[in-house]
Amino acid sequence: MNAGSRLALYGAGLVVAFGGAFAVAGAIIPDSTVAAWAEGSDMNEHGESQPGNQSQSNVQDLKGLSLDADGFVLSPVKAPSEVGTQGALSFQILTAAGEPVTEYTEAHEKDLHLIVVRSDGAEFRHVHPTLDAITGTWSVPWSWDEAGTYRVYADFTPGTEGAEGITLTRSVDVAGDLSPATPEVQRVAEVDGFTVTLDGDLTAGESAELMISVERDGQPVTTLEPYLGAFGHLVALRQGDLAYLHVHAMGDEPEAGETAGPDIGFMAEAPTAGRYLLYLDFQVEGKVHTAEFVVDAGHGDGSPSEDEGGH
Ligand SMILES: [Cu+2]
Repeated sequence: MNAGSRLALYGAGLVVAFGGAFAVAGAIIPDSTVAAWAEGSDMNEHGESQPGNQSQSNVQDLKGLSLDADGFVLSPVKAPSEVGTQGALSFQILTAAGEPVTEYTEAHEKDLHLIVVRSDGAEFRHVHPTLDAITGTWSVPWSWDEAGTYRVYADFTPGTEGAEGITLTRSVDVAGDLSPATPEVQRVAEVDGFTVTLDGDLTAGESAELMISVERDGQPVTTLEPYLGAFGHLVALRQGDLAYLHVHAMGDEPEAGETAGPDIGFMAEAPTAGRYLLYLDFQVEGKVHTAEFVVDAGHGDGSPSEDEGGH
């Protein structure tokens, strides 16, 4: 594996992990989540399920596998049905009684974060739709560049007390010629003239340090700007079922005007061995860029990854 992957990290800050931190969420997620997970998996290409990787115990701790959680439900998602059609993507968050939710609590500078990604991990987008406070409808202008089955994740905290950091998901089918990708391990991403390198290894069931560094023209970029309350915004998805993790950079929340770089540190805990798709949003000169990585999480006992689920 990667020598020098145990990196010293500066600061100690917000850490979100698949397993550990979500144990808290697990306590408030009803048993229906497990049933809903089965529902959710029907919507996916579940032919590549990962035997032995998905025990019932960790299913309850994982986010982004269910259309309902903690008494909230994601409505069906409206969006253009085919590639190239200009339109809107819209949905509501509903209470168990079917009432649209119109009050939210801001988290990471937004009331709701929307992640959309094709089932093979391609075509990732992270956007912030607008809420119609009367109808509770969230919408954002939308068109699809590629056909396929997409997962839509709404990540939000309702205005009511007691519920926090909920992630609900649905699938949307987009007609057209499909050319699915097979993600291969990738630790260096080239995006918009930046070279972004991921160091560190994920380990099943253990908190792992990830360090991402940003260069441009061979020079370290030290002008990373705060974006959504951090110097980097990392989403991780487990290949196959696309279990979801929204990770934020380590360290204190940046002050206005503060810049950082070239390194951004994260802590992440993979629930199982296997392949993970990572998406880093970072901002330089007022523009947000997304670097994509694919890494294999090894087993917690120190043996190297055996590529479980990595097909
Ligand atoms: Cu967001």
